[in-house]
Amino acid sequence: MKKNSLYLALLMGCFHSTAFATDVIHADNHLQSQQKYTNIQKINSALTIENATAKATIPGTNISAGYMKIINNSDTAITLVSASSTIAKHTEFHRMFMRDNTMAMRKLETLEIPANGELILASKSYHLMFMGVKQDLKPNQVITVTMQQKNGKQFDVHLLVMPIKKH
Ligand SMILES: [Cu+2]
Repeated sequence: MKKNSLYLALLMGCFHSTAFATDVIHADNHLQSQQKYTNIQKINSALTIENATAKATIPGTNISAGYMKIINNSDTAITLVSASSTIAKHTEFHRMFMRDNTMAMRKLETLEIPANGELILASKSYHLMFMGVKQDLKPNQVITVTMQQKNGKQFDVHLLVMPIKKH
């Protein structure tokens, strides 16, 4: 309950950000003082998303990444076949890996969340890649990503944009 209301407050802060500049500054300070961001999105009886965040865009660039923990509470593996968001031209599933002692990224066609298991999207691991970001992503902004499942169903996840320095 408490987490939900915090999230709602963040969401409202986003919607009103242009109208109430002082509220934004307050939310900014509040966020940066938090040790760890905690947010739980219950999608349905099978899926729960924890701590979904995105990186603020670095000025002059139009790419960003999204992170979260996807928990599968069901006895069946869940396969995600695509993701999309209105904030970017392309949203892809990526994975970082080591190649000749340097980190590289590879595009994945699907993400699989094992039955009664979880998949963590994090820096230097699996992540959502936003390419062709249309407008700068700013801290405290909330963006929506639609995930398409292999079974034809889809669901939305809300990602809180974090300051660049946090990553
Ligand atoms: Cu990537």
